[in-house]
Amino acid sequence: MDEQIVTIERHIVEQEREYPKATGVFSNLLYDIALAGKIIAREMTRAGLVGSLGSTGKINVQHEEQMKLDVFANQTIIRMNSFTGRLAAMASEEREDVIDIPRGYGTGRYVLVFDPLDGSSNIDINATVGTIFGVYRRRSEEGAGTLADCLQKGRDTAAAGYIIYGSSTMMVYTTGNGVHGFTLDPSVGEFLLSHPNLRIPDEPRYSSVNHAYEKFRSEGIRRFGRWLRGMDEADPQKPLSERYFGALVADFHRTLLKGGIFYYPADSRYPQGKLRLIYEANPLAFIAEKAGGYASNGRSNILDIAPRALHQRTPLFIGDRSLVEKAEEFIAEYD
Ligand code: P6P
Repeated sequence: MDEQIVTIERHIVEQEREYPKATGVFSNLLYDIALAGKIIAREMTRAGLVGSLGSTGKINVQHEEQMKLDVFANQTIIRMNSFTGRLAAMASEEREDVIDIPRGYGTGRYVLVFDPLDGSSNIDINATVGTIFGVYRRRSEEGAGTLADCLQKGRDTAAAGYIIYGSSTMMVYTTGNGVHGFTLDPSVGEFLLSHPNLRIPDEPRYSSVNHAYEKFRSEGIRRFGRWLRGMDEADPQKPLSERYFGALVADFHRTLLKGGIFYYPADSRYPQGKLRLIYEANPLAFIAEKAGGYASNGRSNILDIAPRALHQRTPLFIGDRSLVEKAEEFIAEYD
């Protein structure tokens, strides 16, 4: 094979060679996720032609409007992973409870947690959305996976990644040994290695936050926001340019590639933060750390939070370590 063409399958197998005890189950699980991403990408591309844009008219477990593609993405990931015998259970943003493996099918050693389509309010305007996933080794011994299997600390992640459906479709993942990006070549239906060993650039480039809610935020967070924009006379900074996609995956992907910080802090509307710990913050925090960055809830490392509930929310500051730590300093001093 041409040395320049590295498919995600080949990359996963080569990564696995570094773990002699690896059995291939883990690799196959990552293929399954990649295949689900290809199917979702295809549906996304033709959505406007086949009537799968728009809302289902229902409200999901998050009390948010459920888009048709939310349902499609959720069903696709569940179907691609229910019958393989690789998983003991799944957990999805779109489902209230742990998703069991159907009766009669074997259960495996891993659990998969995922947000099937993050930022889906962007779909109808043809803006970027994405799938976020995390993989853990089951803690329970055998049989059906448990809630406890899904409520593991981000620190114990086995693999984390996302698929971003933008001008191209990319899959970014880490098993803890570097962060690697693959771009889908639709002509052959393969994810090909395009961004090996991604690292968050040392020079921060963008900050990303929704300023509309500033008045609901604490003193420390407001001060951090002003500092970031070079408006703190006591400690003037070169202001960072601002970008905000309204889709966590897209804002994180830019932060990973270009440097800077994304944050969605707690405020009086969302005292625990808006974003979800298990299947949004933890996978991206694991990726950020493996790419030389850091993720915090404003006071401590996201990866060290002991989850209590499947859909629990968390404040999130993620990206350049020095900027995230600066946010922690402002919060510690003023809140
Ligand atoms: P707001 C999308 O609905 C989402 O969950 C994240 O993907 C995104 O970062 C955030 O909410 C945007 O929220 O309040 O700025 O519209």
